[in-house]
Amino acid sequence: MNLLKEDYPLSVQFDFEKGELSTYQKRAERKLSDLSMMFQAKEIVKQAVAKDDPVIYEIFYYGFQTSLSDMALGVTRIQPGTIGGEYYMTKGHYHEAHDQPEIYFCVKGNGYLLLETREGEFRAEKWTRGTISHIPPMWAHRVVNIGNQPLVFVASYHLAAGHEYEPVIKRGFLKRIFEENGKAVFTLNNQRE
Ligand code: PAN
Ligand code: ZN
Repeated sequence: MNLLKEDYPLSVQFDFEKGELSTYQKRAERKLSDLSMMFQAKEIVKQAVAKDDPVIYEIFYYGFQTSLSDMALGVTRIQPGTIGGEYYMTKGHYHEAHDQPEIYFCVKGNGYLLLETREGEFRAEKWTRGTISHIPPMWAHRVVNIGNQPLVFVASYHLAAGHEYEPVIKRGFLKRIFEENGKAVFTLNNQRE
């Protein structure tokens, strides 16, 4: 095999203190305004967006593309906090490609990984530092930070997976997580179509 420059091994460094990749190709921010449809308390969201539109999470990306393969790393750092009592979370998505799984590795913080199929199967995986979850193909996935510090996780997936957000924007997940007297409480999402 004739190796090209991109076919050689490559390592990147994760900074545990900061909870981010030291080397990344792209960084993205998701503010409350990017998630306005995701939270239950739409009126409170509107006010908070107008006031200071806080950053809910950031993503640091690194893509490994060789002449035969593609692999991506995404490090997500979700801030602690609630809006209308509902914990900060990622938007959540399905993969466009129906045969694409993913690995999530929680490296900092506490929370839940919510998973759901289009047929309505639902799972909530409890996360503490060190939990590694396999997300099978066809399961939508969202992470919720229920702690009082940032929740950081590393995602490993193929770029070919693609992201589909529309169904989650429309239907949300079966359950939401609210803070009640310092505890995480699950409630049924009553805004489903
Ligand atoms: C992750 C997510 C990342 C942000 O890299 O894209 O955590 O979450 P949302 O994409 O739901 O906003 C991943 O699952 N990639 O496939
Ligand atoms: Zn994904």
